[in-house]
Amino acid sequence: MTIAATSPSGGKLYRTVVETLRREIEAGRFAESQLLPGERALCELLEISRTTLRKAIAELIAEGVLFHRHGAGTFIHRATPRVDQPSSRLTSFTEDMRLRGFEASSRDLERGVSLPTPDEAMMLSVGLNDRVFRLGRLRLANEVPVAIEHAAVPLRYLPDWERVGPSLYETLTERGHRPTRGLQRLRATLLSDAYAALLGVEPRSPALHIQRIAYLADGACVEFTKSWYRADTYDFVSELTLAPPLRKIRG
Ligand code: 16G
Repeated sequence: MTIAATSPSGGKLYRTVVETLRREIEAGRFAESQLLPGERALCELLEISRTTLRKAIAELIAEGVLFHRHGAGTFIHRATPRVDQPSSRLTSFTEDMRLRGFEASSRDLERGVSLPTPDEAMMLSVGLNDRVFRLGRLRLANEVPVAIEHAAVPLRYLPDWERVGPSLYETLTERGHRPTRGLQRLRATLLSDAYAALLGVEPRSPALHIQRIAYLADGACVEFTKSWYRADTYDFVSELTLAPPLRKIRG
Protein backbone atom coordinates (compact mmCIF):
# COMPACT_ATOMS: atom_id res chain seq x y z
CA MET A 1 0.00 0.00 0.00
CA THR A 2 1.65 3.24 -1.02
CA ILE A 3 0.61 6.68 -0.01
CA ALA A 4 1.89 10.07 -1.12
CA ALA A 5 4.01 11.70 1.61
CA THR A 6 2.26 14.98 1.03
CA SER A 7 -1.28 14.86 -0.14
CA PRO A 8 -2.31 16.51 -3.41
CA SER A 9 -4.64 18.82 -1.54
CA GLY A 10 -1.67 20.08 0.49
CA GLY A 11 -2.12 19.21 4.14
CA LYS A 12 -5.31 17.11 4.00
CA LEU A 13 -3.28 13.95 4.26
CA TYR A 14 -6.13 12.09 5.92
CA ARG A 15 -8.21 12.40 2.71
CA THR A 16 -5.49 10.51 0.85
CA VAL A 17 -5.55 7.91 3.63
CA VAL A 18 -9.35 7.62 3.28
CA GLU A 19 -9.02 7.03 -0.47
CA THR A 20 -6.16 4.56 -0.04
CA LEU A 21 -8.00 2.52 2.57
CA ARG A 22 -11.21 2.55 0.52
CA ARG A 23 -9.35 1.37 -2.59
CA GLU A 24 -7.50 -1.37 -0.70
CA ILE A 25 -10.72 -2.64 0.95
CA GLU A 26 -12.50 -2.73 -2.43
CA ALA A 27 -9.55 -4.61 -3.91
CA GLY A 28 -9.94 -7.24 -1.16
CA ARG A 29 -6.75 -6.33 0.68
CA PHE A 30 -8.07 -7.31 4.14
CA ALA A 31 -10.29 -10.08 2.78
CA GLU A 32 -9.01 -12.78 5.17
CA SER A 33 -10.84 -11.14 8.07
CA GLN A 34 -13.58 -8.59 8.58
CA LEU A 35 -11.46 -7.00 11.29
CA LEU A 36 -9.32 -4.05 10.22
CA PRO A 37 -5.67 -4.38 11.36
CA GLY A 38 -4.82 -2.49 14.56
CA GLU A 39 -3.92 1.19 14.68
CA ARG A 40 -0.23 0.63 15.21
CA ALA A 41 0.09 -1.77 12.25
CA LEU A 42 -1.81 0.61 9.96
CA CYS A 43 0.21 3.64 11.04
CA GLU A 44 3.42 1.74 10.29
CA LEU A 45 2.10 0.45 6.99
CA LEU A 46 0.95 3.85 5.81
CA GLU A 47 3.70 5.83 7.56
CA ILE A 48 1.24 8.25 9.10
CA SER A 49 0.42 9.46 12.60
CA ARG A 50 -2.35 8.06 14.79
CA THR A 51 -4.23 11.36 14.58
CA THR A 52 -4.36 11.18 10.77
CA LEU A 53 -5.38 7.52 10.85
CA ARG A 54 -8.14 8.12 13.40
CA LYS A 55 -9.53 10.97 11.33
CA ALA A 56 -9.55 8.80 8.21
CA ILE A 57 -11.20 5.89 10.06
CA ALA A 58 -13.86 8.22 11.50
CA GLU A 59 -14.68 9.34 7.97
CA LEU A 60 -14.92 5.76 6.67
CA ILE A 61 -17.19 4.88 9.62
CA ALA A 62 -19.42 7.87 8.78
CA GLU A 63 -19.59 6.61 5.18
CA GLY A 64 -20.54 3.09 6.33
CA VAL A 65 -17.41 1.46 4.87
CA LEU A 66 -16.20 0.56 8.36
CA PHE A 67 -17.97 0.07 11.67
CA HIS A 68 -16.77 0.04 15.22
CA ARG A 69 -17.67 -2.64 17.72
CA HIS A 70 -17.02 -1.67 21.32
CA GLY A 71 -14.11 -3.62 22.79
CA ALA A 72 -13.60 -5.65 19.61
CA GLY A 73 -12.12 -3.19 17.10
CA THR A 74 -12.94 -1.71 13.71
CA PHE A 75 -14.57 -3.94 11.12
CA ILE A 76 -15.11 -3.78 7.38
CA HIS A 77 -18.71 -3.73 6.20
CA ARG A 78 -18.85 -6.30 3.45
CA ALA A 79 -21.85 -6.84 1.28
CA THR A 80 -23.23 -10.06 2.79
CA PRO A 81 -24.37 -12.64 0.29
CA ARG A 82 -27.92 -13.80 0.91
CA VAL A 83 -28.67 -17.39 0.07
CA ASP A 84 -32.02 -19.03 -0.62
CA GLN A 85 -31.70 -22.68 0.15
CA PRO A 86 -34.50 -25.02 -0.96
CA SER A 87 -34.80 -27.29 2.04
CA SER A 88 -35.95 -30.30 0.05
CA ARG A 89 -32.73 -30.93 -1.92
CA LEU A 90 -29.79 -32.75 -0.44
CA THR A 91 -26.88 -30.59 -1.54
CA SER A 92 -23.52 -29.65 -0.13
CA PHE A 93 -22.45 -26.20 0.92
CA THR A 94 -19.96 -26.07 -1.98
CA GLU A 95 -22.67 -26.94 -4.52
CA ASP A 96 -25.16 -24.50 -2.97
CA MET A 97 -22.71 -21.65 -3.27
CA ARG A 98 -21.58 -22.59 -6.78
CA LEU A 99 -25.20 -22.67 -7.97
CA ARG A 100 -25.72 -19.16 -6.64
CA GLY A 101 -22.54 -17.78 -8.17
CA PHE A 102 -20.71 -17.43 -4.85
CA GLU A 103 -17.31 -18.82 -4.15
CA ALA A 104 -17.31 -21.30 -1.26
CA SER A 105 -14.39 -21.59 1.10
CA SER A 106 -13.77 -22.88 4.62
CA ARG A 107 -11.52 -22.44 7.58
CA ASP A 108 -10.91 -25.54 9.68
CA LEU A 109 -11.88 -25.29 13.33
CA GLU A 110 -11.32 -28.97 14.02
CA ARG A 111 -10.12 -31.96 11.94
CA GLY A 112 -9.28 -35.35 13.39
CA VAL A 113 -10.39 -38.76 14.58
CA SER A 114 -11.94 -39.53 17.95
CA LEU A 115 -14.57 -41.60 19.69
CA PRO A 116 -18.16 -40.49 19.08
CA THR A 117 -20.14 -38.60 21.68
CA PRO A 118 -23.18 -40.58 22.87
CA ASP A 119 -25.29 -38.24 20.73
CA GLU A 120 -23.24 -38.98 17.59
CA ALA A 121 -23.12 -42.73 18.30
CA MET A 122 -26.90 -42.76 18.47
CA MET A 123 -27.42 -40.61 15.37
CA LEU A 124 -24.86 -42.47 13.27
CA SER A 125 -25.84 -45.92 14.58
CA VAL A 126 -22.25 -46.71 15.55
CA GLY A 127 -20.84 -48.20 18.75
CA LEU A 128 -19.25 -46.00 21.39
CA ASN A 129 -15.88 -47.56 20.46
CA ASP A 130 -16.22 -47.02 16.70
CA ARG A 131 -14.10 -44.04 15.82
CA VAL A 132 -15.45 -41.12 13.82
CA PHE A 133 -13.82 -38.49 11.62
CA ARG A 134 -14.68 -35.07 12.99
CA LEU A 135 -14.59 -31.95 10.84
CA GLY A 136 -15.43 -28.50 12.21
CA ARG A 137 -15.41 -25.63 9.73
CA LEU A 138 -16.24 -21.98 9.37
CA ARG A 139 -17.95 -21.76 5.97
CA LEU A 140 -17.61 -18.66 3.84
CA ALA A 141 -19.44 -17.36 0.76
CA ASN A 142 -17.38 -14.86 -1.24
CA GLU A 143 -15.08 -14.59 1.79
CA VAL A 144 -17.98 -13.69 4.12
CA PRO A 145 -18.50 -16.14 7.02
CA VAL A 146 -22.04 -17.54 6.83
CA ALA A 147 -22.05 -20.77 8.83
CA ILE A 148 -20.25 -22.97 11.32
CA GLU A 149 -20.50 -26.73 10.78
CA HIS A 150 -19.37 -29.64 12.91
CA ALA A 151 -19.60 -32.92 11.01
CA ALA A 152 -19.00 -36.46 12.23
CA VAL A 153 -18.54 -39.34 9.75
CA PRO A 154 -17.91 -42.99 10.75
CA LEU A 155 -14.23 -43.59 10.10
CA ARG A 156 -14.93 -46.66 7.95
CA TYR A 157 -16.21 -44.33 5.19
CA LEU A 158 -13.14 -42.08 5.30
CA PRO A 159 -10.16 -44.16 6.47
CA ASP A 160 -7.90 -41.72 4.60
CA TRP A 161 -9.49 -38.74 6.37
CA GLU A 162 -6.28 -36.65 6.06
CA ARG A 163 -7.10 -36.40 2.37
CA VAL A 164 -10.60 -34.95 2.70
CA GLY A 165 -10.68 -32.01 0.27
CA PRO A 166 -12.54 -28.70 0.42
CA SER A 167 -15.90 -30.49 -0.10
CA LEU A 168 -16.82 -33.28 2.30
CA TYR A 169 -19.59 -34.52 -0.01
CA GLU A 170 -17.27 -34.57 -3.03
CA THR A 171 -14.74 -36.65 -1.10
CA LEU A 172 -17.46 -39.03 0.11
CA THR A 173 -18.76 -39.33 -3.47
CA GLU A 174 -15.25 -40.09 -4.79
CA ARG A 175 -14.95 -42.89 -2.18
CA GLY A 176 -18.28 -44.35 -3.33
CA HIS A 177 -20.25 -43.11 -0.28
CA ARG A 178 -22.46 -40.41 -1.72
CA PRO A 179 -25.19 -39.30 0.69
CA THR A 180 -28.50 -39.76 -1.13
CA ARG A 181 -31.08 -38.92 1.52
CA GLY A 182 -31.10 -36.64 4.51
CA LEU A 183 -33.16 -35.71 7.51
CA GLN A 184 -32.69 -32.36 9.10
CA ARG A 185 -34.10 -30.44 11.99
CA LEU A 186 -34.02 -26.63 12.07
CA ARG A 187 -34.54 -24.36 14.99
CA ALA A 188 -33.96 -20.72 15.83
CA THR A 189 -31.21 -19.94 18.29
CA LEU A 190 -28.93 -17.16 19.55
CA LEU A 191 -25.21 -17.36 18.87
CA SER A 192 -22.70 -17.77 21.70
CA ASP A 193 -20.00 -15.10 22.00
CA ALA A 194 -17.40 -17.41 20.44
CA TYR A 195 -19.56 -18.38 17.44
CA ALA A 196 -20.70 -14.77 16.93
CA ALA A 197 -17.05 -13.66 16.83
CA LEU A 198 -16.23 -16.34 14.23
CA LEU A 199 -19.22 -15.32 12.12
CA GLY A 200 -18.40 -11.61 12.48
CA VAL A 201 -21.73 -10.64 14.05
CA GLU A 202 -22.82 -9.24 17.42
CA PRO A 203 -22.88 -11.71 20.33
CA ARG A 204 -26.33 -13.32 20.75
CA SER A 205 -27.28 -12.56 17.14
CA PRO A 206 -30.02 -14.81 15.77
CA ALA A 207 -29.04 -17.95 13.88
CA LEU A 208 -30.53 -21.13 12.48
CA HIS A 209 -29.33 -24.27 14.16
CA ILE A 210 -29.57 -27.29 11.89
CA GLN A 211 -28.88 -30.93 12.62
CA ARG A 212 -28.57 -33.12 9.57
CA ILE A 213 -28.30 -36.90 9.31
CA ALA A 214 -27.37 -38.06 5.82
CA TYR A 215 -27.87 -41.62 4.60
CA LEU A 216 -26.33 -43.75 1.87
CA ALA A 217 -28.49 -45.49 -0.70
CA ASP A 218 -28.38 -48.68 1.44
CA GLY A 219 -29.85 -46.78 4.40
CA ALA A 220 -26.64 -46.57 6.47
CA CYS A 221 -25.93 -43.23 8.21
CA VAL A 222 -22.90 -41.55 6.72
CA GLU A 223 -22.92 -38.11 8.36
CA PHE A 224 -24.24 -36.30 11.40
CA THR A 225 -23.71 -32.54 11.22
CA LYS A 226 -24.61 -29.69 13.52
CA SER A 227 -24.60 -26.27 11.84
CA TRP A 228 -25.22 -22.70 12.84
CA TYR A 229 -26.20 -20.41 9.95
CA ARG A 230 -26.28 -16.63 10.28
CA ALA A 231 -29.93 -15.63 10.24
CA ASP A 232 -29.17 -12.56 8.09
CA THR A 233 -27.61 -14.54 5.23
CA TYR A 234 -29.59 -17.74 4.87
CA ASP A 235 -33.22 -18.38 3.96
CA PHE A 236 -34.47 -21.94 3.87
CA VAL A 237 -37.24 -22.29 1.31
CA SER A 238 -39.63 -25.27 1.35
CA GLU A 239 -41.62 -26.44 -1.60
CA LEU A 240 -45.05 -27.70 -0.60
CA THR A 241 -47.47 -29.69 -2.70
CA LEU A 242 -51.04 -30.59 -1.97
CA ALA A 243 -51.02 -34.12 -0.63
CA PRO A 244 -53.84 -36.52 -1.50
CA PRO A 245 -56.36 -36.62 1.36
CA LEU A 246 -55.46 -39.12 4.04
CA ARG A 247 -57.74 -42.15 3.90
CA LYS A 248 -59.08 -43.66 7.07
CA ILE A 249 -57.84 -47.19 7.38
CA ARG A 250 -60.68 -49.52 8.14
CA GLY A 251 -59.91 -52.30 10.54
C1 16G B 1 -24.19 -28.65 3.91
C2 16G B 1 -24.83 -29.57 4.93
C3 16G B 1 -23.82 -30.30 5.77
C4 16G B 1 -22.75 -30.95 4.92
C5 16G B 1 -22.12 -29.91 4.01
C6 16G B 1 -21.12 -30.53 3.07
C7 16G B 1 -26.84 -28.21 5.56
C8 16G B 1 -27.68 -27.69 6.63
N1 16G B 1 -25.73 -28.88 5.86
O1 16G B 1 -23.69 -27.51 4.49
O2 16G B 1 -24.51 -31.30 6.51
O3 16G B 1 -21.74 -31.53 5.73
O4 16G B 1 -23.12 -29.30 3.20
O5 16G B 1 -20.55 -29.48 2.34
O6 16G B 1 -27.17 -28.00 4.42
P1 16G B 1 -19.22 -29.61 1.49
O7 16G B 1 -19.36 -30.79 0.59
O8 16G B 1 -19.10 -28.32 0.79
O9 16G B 1 -18.10 -29.84 2.48
